[in-house]
Order: sequence, then C-alpha cells, then structure tokens
Amino acid sequence: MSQSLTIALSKGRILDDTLPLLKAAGIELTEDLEKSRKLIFPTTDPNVRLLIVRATDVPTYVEHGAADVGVAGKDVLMEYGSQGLYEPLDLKIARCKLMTAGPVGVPEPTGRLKVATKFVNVARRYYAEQGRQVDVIKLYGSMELAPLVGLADKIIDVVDTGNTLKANGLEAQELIATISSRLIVNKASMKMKHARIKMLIDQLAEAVERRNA
Ligand code: PRT
Ligand code: MG
Repeated sequence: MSQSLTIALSKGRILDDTLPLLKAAGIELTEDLEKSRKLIFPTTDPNVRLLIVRATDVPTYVEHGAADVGVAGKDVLMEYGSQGLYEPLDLKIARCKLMTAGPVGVPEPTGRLKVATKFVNVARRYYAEQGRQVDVIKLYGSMELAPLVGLADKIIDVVDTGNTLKANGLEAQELIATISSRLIVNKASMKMKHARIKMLIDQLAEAVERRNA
C-alpha cells in the first residue's frame, strides 16, 4: 500500500537546499516552481506533493495536519513553539545564527532595553533568562532600520554573512542560537503513515550525511 505524503516548504533558500535532498529520496519536481504562481506541486512520486507556504507558516500547516511533513528554520520553530510537532532530523541547510545586534560603538543603555524583532517569544525568553527588563517591539521585516531611527536600542535577527547589519551600521553582539533547518512531522501522520515517513526520514538522513561528509 502506498501512503500519500504532503510536504510543506518555503520558496527561497530552504527550497533550494531541500530539493537536492528530496531528489536523493526519490522525490523530484516536474516543473520549475520558481517560475510558477501555483502553490501545490505534484512530484515524480505520484503519492507525494509539495505545498509552498511562507517560512513562518510551515509549522502551522504541519501541526494542523494540512501537511504531513515540512522543512522549517530552527529560528521559526523556536518562535512558534514546537511541542505540537515532531522534529526528527536536522537537515543542516540554510544555516545561520540568531543574534542580538546594535549600532556599532554605542554602549547599551543601562535602563530598560527596547528590542525590535519578529522573534518576540524568543526575545522575551532570552532576556527573562538574564533577568533583564525589556520592551519587545514586534516587526515583520527590515529590523535593521529600528535602531537607526530610535525605534529600538537593539534588534534580534538571523545573521549569515553579517553584510546586512554592516551596511546599516550595526554589529552582531550576543549569540542566541545557531540555526539550521529541520524536518518537522505532524504527530498523527507519524503514527498513521509511519512506514512512508520513516522511509523519508531515513533517506533524507542518509543524504544529509553524504552531503556533509
Ligand atoms: O522572506 P520571508 O519574509 O518570506 O520569510 P523568511 O525571511 O522567514 O524566509 P527566508 O526564506 O528568507 O528564510 C528562511 C529561513 O532561512 C530562516 O527561517 C532561517 O532559518 C534561514 N536563513 C539562513 C536565513 C538566513 N540564512 C539569512 N541570512 N534567513 C534570513 N536571512 C536574512 C538575514 O536576516 C538578513 O536580513 O537574510 C539577510 C542577509 O543576511 P546576511 O547576514 O548574509 O547579510
Ligand atoms: Mg526573508
């Protein structure tokens, strides 16, 4: 019996790095997804389809069972809260660091800190652990702007090369977590489609190992 599988992914760096891994697991796209406006794609495996969703929406689709599995950055999972999901495999792709950053050469204010970020849960947890009083300001993008115009003292964002920070007169400061993308699995699917999902996990794990050997 062949069990159907729906995989949720975001376009961009996660898709680019996941496609070769899926290929190693016998799953390939049949059309150029970057050139399409469709959001559901068939694959060379008649029982497997891909859903294209926003990176931050991947855990939602998987937790609610609209997708059986997905690929999401650890940053997104830390913010979303992953207790409703299984996270069986580190795909070791789309690596970056979740960091605090602030203006170069400006000492930290001694009083209450204003921190702008899209990772509000991560920010609250991080500063609570340090016993630091902060006002967390939720933004949806272009975090680097906030300290430049007095909206915040610092930001929390993912950093890869650091070029975006540098271009805006900011520097990375404290490391909150090293980040890579994870395979996530719906809890009911893991039970109901165990054989198919176990096969996928094993094939992806092998591909990850080969890629990083
Ligand atoms: O773009 P969108 O708003 O739809 O959502 P998203 O930004 O969450 O998605 P996407 O596809 O950009 O990122 C998906 C995942 O890739 C993130 O959740 C991270 O786990 C991971 N990742 C790896 C990154 C980066 N590297 C990265 N550099 N995500 C974002 N960036 C940003 C960074 O914040 C900066 O603004 O890219 C910019 C360039 O980074 P620098 O440091 O190289 O200049
Ligand atoms: Mg982005």
